Amino acid sequence: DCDDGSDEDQRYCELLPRQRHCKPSEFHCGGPNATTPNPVCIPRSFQCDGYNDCPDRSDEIGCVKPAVVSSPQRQIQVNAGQTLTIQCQARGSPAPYINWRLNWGHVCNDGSDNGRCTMAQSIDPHDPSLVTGTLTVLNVHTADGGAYSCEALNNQGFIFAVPDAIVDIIITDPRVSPRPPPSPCNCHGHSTQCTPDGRCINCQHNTIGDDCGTCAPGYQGDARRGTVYDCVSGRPSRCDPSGTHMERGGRCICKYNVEGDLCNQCKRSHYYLNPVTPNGCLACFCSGVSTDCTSTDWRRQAVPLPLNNWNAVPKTFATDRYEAGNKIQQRQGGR
Ligand SMILES: [Ca+2]
Repeated sequence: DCDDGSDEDQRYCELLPRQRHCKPSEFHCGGPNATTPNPVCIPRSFQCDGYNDCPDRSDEIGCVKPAVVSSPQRQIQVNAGQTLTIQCQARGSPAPYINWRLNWGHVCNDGSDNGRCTMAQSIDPHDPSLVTGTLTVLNVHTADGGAYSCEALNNQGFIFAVPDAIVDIIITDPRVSPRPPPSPCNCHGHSTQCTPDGRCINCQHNTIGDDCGTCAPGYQGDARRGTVYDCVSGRPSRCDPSGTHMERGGRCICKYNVEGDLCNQCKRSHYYLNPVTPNGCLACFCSGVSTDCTSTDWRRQAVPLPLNNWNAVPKTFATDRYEAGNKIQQRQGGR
């Protein structure tokens, strides 16, 4: 193309990058062991999505929903203040994402843990379908105890490991989690204030009475159980049924990937609120380049281009034709 022919000079052509391996965020058409001098790589999210993207269609072959290879340890005891680590292994194609829940609620990313929690994924270097998920919780306290569920999911389906890991937090130092002093008032946990003769005042949690032992008008339940959810509203629920796990004391308890007072919004990095998905919303699959996405009704479709008397040729510095994308060059006259 250059007048002096320099674009074909071997001294410069040797400097052009050659790609021999796909990136971790990409799927290698034909499989990782395929031996071609220039592998075809596609974004990992295109694997098993129902469209043929590889020239040999290998991206739509061998798609398998996740299966649990090894469940988390059944019983775990951790001293308060120490680090909790739980592992779970699953296999699938595409490689599954491993997610954790505590008592069917949030473990991490709820904004309250100050970065104490991390969920790590590692793909086996010799088996790209085998993933180990590791949950780490630093400086555990009593609220971290409970049933931890391991969930493996990919675009073919999801599965929960059985059984859950039951985590006991052991209090060895009373300074770590001091017990609250006993209240001198008998108010069934709905007030800590009472008159000198023992009558409760300022009853909370929709309760009334000298011992806060009765539900207030308009509320139902047994106020003597001593929980904040003893008396619930008789009104119809305002919670979004698609995103609500349960309702307690008028509060909407959201499914794992849902947030909002009415459980009507997907959490960040999730999309498609619907009643069928157990977690309420699906996690974004963005090939590692982003964690954010929103629901869309866009569909891929083939668009014919009227390239009469033109050829489309990838720029030579793009390492493959997918990276070249819309940066293709046009040369007139079919050259
Ligand atoms: Ca595909």
